[in-house]
Amino acid sequence: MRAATPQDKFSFGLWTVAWAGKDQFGDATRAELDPGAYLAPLAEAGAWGVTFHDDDVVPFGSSDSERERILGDFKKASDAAGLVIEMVTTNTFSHPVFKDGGFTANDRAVRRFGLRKVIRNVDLAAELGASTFVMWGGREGAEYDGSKDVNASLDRYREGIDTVAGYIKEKGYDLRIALEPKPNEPRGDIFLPTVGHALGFIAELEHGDIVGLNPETGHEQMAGLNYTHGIAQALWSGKLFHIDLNGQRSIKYDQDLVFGHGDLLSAFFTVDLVENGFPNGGPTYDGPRHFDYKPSRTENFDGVWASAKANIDTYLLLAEKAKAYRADPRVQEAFEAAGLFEAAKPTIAEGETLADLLADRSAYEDFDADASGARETNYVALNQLALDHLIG
Ligand code: GLT
Ligand code: MN
Ligand code: MN
Repeated sequence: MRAATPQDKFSFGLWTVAWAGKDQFGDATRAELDPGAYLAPLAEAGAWGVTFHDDDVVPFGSSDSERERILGDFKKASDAAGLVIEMVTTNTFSHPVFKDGGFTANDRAVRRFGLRKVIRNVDLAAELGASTFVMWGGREGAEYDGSKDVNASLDRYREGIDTVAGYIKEKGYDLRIALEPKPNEPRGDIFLPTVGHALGFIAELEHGDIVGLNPETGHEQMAGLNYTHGIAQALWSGKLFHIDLNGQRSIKYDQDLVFGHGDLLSAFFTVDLVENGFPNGGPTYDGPRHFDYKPSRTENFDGVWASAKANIDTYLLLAEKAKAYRADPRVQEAFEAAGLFEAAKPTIAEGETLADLLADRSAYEDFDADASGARETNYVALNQLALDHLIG
């Protein structure tokens, strides 16, 4: 496997390696270091970029001057480590004030406070040269259906996102918003639970042109959905602005495992899509390969750095395999046999009308549906070729 390069654009949330292991059932198992202390080891592991929430670096409630000093130090540390700050996000989920959400809290004063906290961070993101502003609305949701007027909540969500997007445009910032769906946890049900819900929501925005998605592997899989298909549809809609790669094993709590340590075959096809695009061409993703995982609580610091590197190594291994898969003549033949290239042919030919189709007896009256139903696809053999490349 080759070494990571800056062109690979591997990046990490600061909150990933900085997670000290405190969970609902137990205390931290690792020390909390100064935020800047995580940067050099991340770069060492092969990272090109780092991302963070305001509160990951500046303690909630810090004064303006403290904030400035802390952020200045952090920027210096990231420059020294050679890391790009490609994305910045806002924590609207940890402090008790956000227990009912930031943009959709029933309490209007909380929403006004949340909006101020986010806007302040948009300025910071622009100042640091980030190109993406992620918004994960982890507390936007409910435990009890009766506690929300979902119509009003979605109105408020739209109002909040449109206000932030409008502000970005007004300021002329070169920044795009990426919404991050998640079905549940920490709320019983989170609004915009999946890629599909979020795409539907974006279509209702006034400033939706600069709003897209940051889908996370495990979040789609927690909903039993296919992550690769999710990012494929986001690409198709021109809305894949950023990705959060990690691992998840089936429908359960959010595991945030190392990328590939969950559903490996699915991870293979994710990398295949990100690296090689669709078989017939079409939109491609060239943004950061951002990892949002948690070093397991069982690990000490050696394990933290090893797990960070494991994300990159797994990605690079899969990229190598996916390249070989596409370059394999047997795979191209299987694509052909499986009709993958035919799938790109419009059902109604160019210049043809619906009337032409209705007049085409070969399409219906003379069509042998039984023979067609009996045709071979060889999809399984094609899938086995993927396995062959993956583990053969
Ligand atoms: C939090 C969440 C992640 C999001 C982060 C961005 S915060 O760790 O679990 O999925 O990407 O807000
Ligand atoms: Mn997650
Ligand atoms: Mn995430």
